[in-house]
Amino acid sequence: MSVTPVQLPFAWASGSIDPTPSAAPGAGAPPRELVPGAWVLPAFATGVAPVLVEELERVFAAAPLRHMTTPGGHRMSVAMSNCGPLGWVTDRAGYRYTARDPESDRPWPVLPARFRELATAAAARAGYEAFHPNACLINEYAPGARMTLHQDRNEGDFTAPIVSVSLGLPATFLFGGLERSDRPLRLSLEHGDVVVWGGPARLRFHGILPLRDGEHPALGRRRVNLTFRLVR
Ligand SMILES: O=C(O)CCC(=O)C(=O)O
Ligand SMILES: [Mn+2]
Repeated sequence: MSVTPVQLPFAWASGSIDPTPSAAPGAGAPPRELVPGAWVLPAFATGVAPVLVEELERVFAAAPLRHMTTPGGHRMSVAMSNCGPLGWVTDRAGYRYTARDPESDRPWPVLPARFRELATAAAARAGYEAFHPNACLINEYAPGARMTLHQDRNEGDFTAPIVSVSLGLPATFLFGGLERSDRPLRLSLEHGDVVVWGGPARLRFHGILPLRDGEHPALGRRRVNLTFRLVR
């Protein structure tokens, strides 16, 4: 797959955010193909991160972070919320997407335009044109929180890629194969890094090792990850 630069048909800066060129996505080292169909875009979201953090505060005010329960009855170490038409949830009844926040019975907060634009631009940079997600899962990792190896497979169809944006403390991302037992690659993801996987890589197992403690200048003692998906 070749990587071609994308034209960005939108403005990144508005409101209280300084309209500097660095606020546009796409800065950083060139994209790196991890395995066929999976790309790391180093620092792709660094410039727009202050806007993302501002928007996140609004989302958390409407749909607070919470620790969900797995179908097996375990409390997840990662705290979660969602924005967009559909939100991923888990409880004793299973994993699924819902249009309403089960805690409030209100629709999930709208997907901020900046989130949508970032996801579409990152997917295009990795060769996936016209990605228009309708779900954004927000994961908050405190020190020690982790996500065990899993596949993203509750979306109904797997033709669209996954776009995953890292903010805050660095984390070790595990990127495995199509079998749980395949030995995963390990890579460090830093504030502003974006990973995109689709096509032959769409169902690869992946996860996050327990977060190491630290202090991030913008986000404090935590890592926040945005996972954009198209659910059908
Ligand atoms: O936090 C991450 O980088 C990965 C999150 C993830 O895989 C998920 O939410 O399904
Ligand atoms: Mn996942």
